[in-house]
Amino acid sequence: MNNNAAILSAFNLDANQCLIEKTSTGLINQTFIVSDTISSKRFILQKVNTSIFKNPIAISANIKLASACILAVDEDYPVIKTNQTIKDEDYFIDDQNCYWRLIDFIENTTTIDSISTVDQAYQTAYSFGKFTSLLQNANTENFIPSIPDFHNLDLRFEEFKTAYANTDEERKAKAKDYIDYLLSRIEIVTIFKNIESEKLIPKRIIHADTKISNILFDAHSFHPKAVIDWDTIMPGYFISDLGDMIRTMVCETGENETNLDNIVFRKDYYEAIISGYKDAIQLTENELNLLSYAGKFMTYMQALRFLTDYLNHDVYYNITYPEQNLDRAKNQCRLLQVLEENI
Ligand code: GN1
Ligand code: MG
Repeated sequence: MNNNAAILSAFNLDANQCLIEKTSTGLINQTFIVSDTISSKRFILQKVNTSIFKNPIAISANIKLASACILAVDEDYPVIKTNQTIKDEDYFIDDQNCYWRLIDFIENTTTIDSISTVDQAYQTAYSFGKFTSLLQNANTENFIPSIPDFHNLDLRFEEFKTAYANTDEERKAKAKDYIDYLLSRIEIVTIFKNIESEKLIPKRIIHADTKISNILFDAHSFHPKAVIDWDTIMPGYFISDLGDMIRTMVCETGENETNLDNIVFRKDYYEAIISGYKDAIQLTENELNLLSYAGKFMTYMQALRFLTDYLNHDVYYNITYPEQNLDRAKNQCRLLQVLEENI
């Protein structure tokens, strides 16, 4: 991190008395832990990736709005506490036009990268369900989507078609089986379009990044303590949040697994996710009818997004080897098949 003294002093911290440590988590933003050695206070310092979050001001506005709405219902809820700069701004903008923000570190907590018990699945689903449920009286129109059309499957499908039309023959040939498979499951897009056009289910405030590492667990009791990473909170459908938990938790291995035989459905985890979510939030009848669609919807969309990025020559997701996005797409196509066989 360059110019760190300027960044820290913008938040009224003295670089000479702070330790800065980069964390490895997060593919999108760059994150550091700042420890003030005099006050012993710790913070999360983040450089927001403005090529993805084009409107960082929307993020901070949404976080403030959500915090106020949640605290009005539950004054003890651990909301995200962001620090203003000495100019009373949400971000420090450095001389390279990078946006930096400083968030209070929540002490005595730990994160889990991959889920290993059914109870964790239940607790995670309950926590994200509760988050949306606490926001149910919020006026969704006051929230600005930090990534417009983030989970708009119809648009993701159009982006995929554009990528296909513009890619080279080699990538097209390598991706062919997976393109064909996704085209054969186009019904998943049709169902989404119908949800939209018929307004079948309510727009709620969703979290939109419901992976287990976005829950802070108490370091001693291992009970969930806080939901973090509120960057993508936005109006959306419950199928996004529930679906992404199913996508990331029903199978023991994640989206980078290349041995497709390891993609196995864990029924007990699936059931725990559904019960945890349902116990936390009152769903409408139409929403209940879409419980089994949620996981397929998100897995289909993620397969499409990885394949699109592969066809686009890897401009969005970080990769560590040349065909990783194709491998991720294969993984998600297999997961989709497994979900369709089991749900
Ligand atoms: C990105 O980097 P991470 O894990 O927070 C992506 C999600 C995808 C996920 C797939 C802003 O999230 O939508 O589901 O990768 N976030 C953004 O691993 O695009
Ligand atoms: Mg995130």
